[in-house]
Formats: sequence, C-alpha cells, structure tokens
Amino acid sequence: MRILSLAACVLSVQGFSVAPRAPVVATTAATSVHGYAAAVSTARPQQSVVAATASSVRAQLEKLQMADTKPLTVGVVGVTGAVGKEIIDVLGNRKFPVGELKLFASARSAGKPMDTPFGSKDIEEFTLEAARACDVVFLAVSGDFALEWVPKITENDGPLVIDNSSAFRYDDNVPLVVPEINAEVAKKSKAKCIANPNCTTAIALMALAPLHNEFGIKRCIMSTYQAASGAGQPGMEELEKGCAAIATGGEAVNEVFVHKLPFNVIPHIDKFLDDQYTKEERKVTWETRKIMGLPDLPVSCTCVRIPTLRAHAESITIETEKPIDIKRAFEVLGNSPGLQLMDDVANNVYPMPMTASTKYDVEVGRVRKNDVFGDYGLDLFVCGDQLLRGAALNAVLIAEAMYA
Ligand code: 2RA
Repeated sequence: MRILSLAACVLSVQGFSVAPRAPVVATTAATSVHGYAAAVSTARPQQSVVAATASSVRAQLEKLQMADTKPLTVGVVGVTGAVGKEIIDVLGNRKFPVGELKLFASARSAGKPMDTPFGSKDIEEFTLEAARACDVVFLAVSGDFALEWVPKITENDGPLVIDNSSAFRYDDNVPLVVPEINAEVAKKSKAKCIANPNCTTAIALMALAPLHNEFGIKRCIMSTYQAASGAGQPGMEELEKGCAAIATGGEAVNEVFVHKLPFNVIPHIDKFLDDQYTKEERKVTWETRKIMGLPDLPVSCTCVRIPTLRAHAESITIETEKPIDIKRAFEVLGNSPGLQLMDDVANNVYPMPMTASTKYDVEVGRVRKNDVFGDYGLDLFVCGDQLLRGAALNAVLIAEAMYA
C-alpha cells in the first residue's frame, strides 16, 4: 500500500496542522550545503529553542480548525506521570476544545490539586463510570491497565480511547497512528481504541514516510540513542540524581535502568526476545510495517539508552527502490509537516537532543548518500522529543484528526 501523500493528508484529513512550510525557526539564511540551498536552522541556546517552540506552536494554532467542534469532556489517565502531564500541556497549547478536563490517577494522588492550562483541578481516582462519562480518554499508563480497562471503557459506544501503551498496537482491529502519515486509517475505522506508537518509531517515521513516498524504501537499518524519559519520570529522576551524586563525589544508583546510566551507554531497552533482538527493537520493526502499510519491510534496529533527558536521537540508513536525488531528498524533508530540516554542517548545525527537546517538530539532518548502497542509499539522523512527538503530541494530534 502506498503511503498517503503527506501534504494531502495534512490538508484534507487533519485540517488543523501546518501545511508544508519553511522551517519555523530563524534561519541562518538558505545556505549552500551540498552545492544547493538547504533550509537550515541555527544552533542556539535552550532559551531560543523554547522561543522557537512557542512560535512553532503559534504557527500550528493558526491552522487549527477545531473552533467549531463542540467542547468535549476529556479524561487523562495517569496525570502524575511525565506523559500525562505533557498531554495536558499539549491540549492547552493546541487549544483542543476541552469543555471539561478530568484528571485521573491512582487513589494515592486522588484529591491533590494540579495546575493545568484549564485552571487548577483536583485529581480523581480512576473509575470506569467517570471514564465512560468522557468523550475522549487519553491513557498514559501501563499496558496491563490498558488491557484490563480499554474493553470496558469503550464497550457499547463508550468514549474514544487513545492508548499510549503497547497493549493494542499489534491488534489488527486497532489503528496504530502517526496522524501526518495514516490518520485516514483511524478515521475510516470503527474502532473505539486508537494506539499511539512507540516513541522510537513515531520519531523515525516522520522522516521515513516522506522519503518512502519519494524513493520507495526497500530496507532500513537504525541505531538509536534514547533518552531517560523513555522510562518516564522515574527514569529522568534516576539520571538527574545519579549525575548530581557523581558531581559531588558520590555514586549513582540504578533501580529503573538495568545499569547505571550517567557516563554510560546501555544497548538494552525492554526485554530480550528469543531472536536476540530486544522488544524495543522489534517494536520499531512491527510498528513501522503497520503504520507504513509495508508488512514485509526489512527493518533492523539496535536500541541504546544514553544519558540524555528527554529527546531520542536515531541514526538511520535506508536502501531505496529508486535512485536517490539528494537535492530532492532535501526538498522532501524540508517540506514535510512535523519535520524541521537542520542540516548545515559547515556551521555545525544538525539534530541534537539539546535542540530537539520541548520542540513539536522532529529534527532531521546529516542527510547524505550512503556509501554502501551507492545511488540507492541514504543516511540521516533524526532527533525528536520523546515525550511530545513520541507520546503526548502524537496522541493529541490523533484526537484532533478524529474530531476535526
Ligand atoms: C523507551 N521507547 O525509550 C521507550 C518508551 N516508550 O524506553
């Protein structure tokens, strides 16, 4: 199945997103990188990144066409976790039509107030009845929770559930969606549950889908450099505490990660499977195939945890059906919604966790022909905020696509 044209998808399906456009941040002017003008962004300190992100959000809001959607009762389950908090922020930033916001967590957090863009709200203990009273429910909790509760929440025309766990991702009856790529699948489906992909997959596919549309991907090899946030708030806290301890002459401890993460690189995320790949690595293979509608695409991935906080980086090599026109590759990547081309090696501009963190767009750069595959191969490097494109932003964009 050929992937939907990204531009067509965004314009006709999402309606609310940013149409193909120039990069949203200040640029160093179109710079000749490989003998032609590539749109590039400046490397900049964190504060500028936040400002750029705000402008990106504003630009997207200008296109938001949900103003006529009736206000919805929105539930977020797992609001004390890193993803749950980001979902609430994204709902506010994108002006999702929230009539009432219900914050669900465990009994331990019930009754505690939480500041949200919709005012201060008290956290409630999750109950089936309260969840079923919502129009849309975001689940930012475990796969076990989703397996138990999704069928009960959605039965008999219950609310739409957008699940961040892996519980239903490989269920043929559940759409697995990156809205810029396959929103149509969710819109056509009668399923009441839509699965949000694993962060590693979602970030990679923002670049791979447009390249596939242009050149046809035949094979894909990836290595990842994944941030601590992939293990949620506890993962980030363990990294921060470990770094602080080492900086003051102490020792890091590891309870969340298999080994100590500060000053380390761990080629092990999720459990090992019988074929010696990890489950995290296989998620990339299985989910890429499902989202891109390419059930036989060979995808081999090595997933590695590194001591960064919240943006995953991924080095990707593709072999293609058609020869690579490098100028066209830059054009395609520079004009795809949700992607920001950062490739000006003469000025040391390329994707990095430090610039990709808190940004809605996925950064792509280091784009070059691959020596091994010659004319039919391309290397690239992507970096995306694991909590946003990898989770919260993607989930909210799914809801927008369903209600727009
Ligand atoms: C990780 N991809 O980085 C996982 C989280 N979903 O650990």
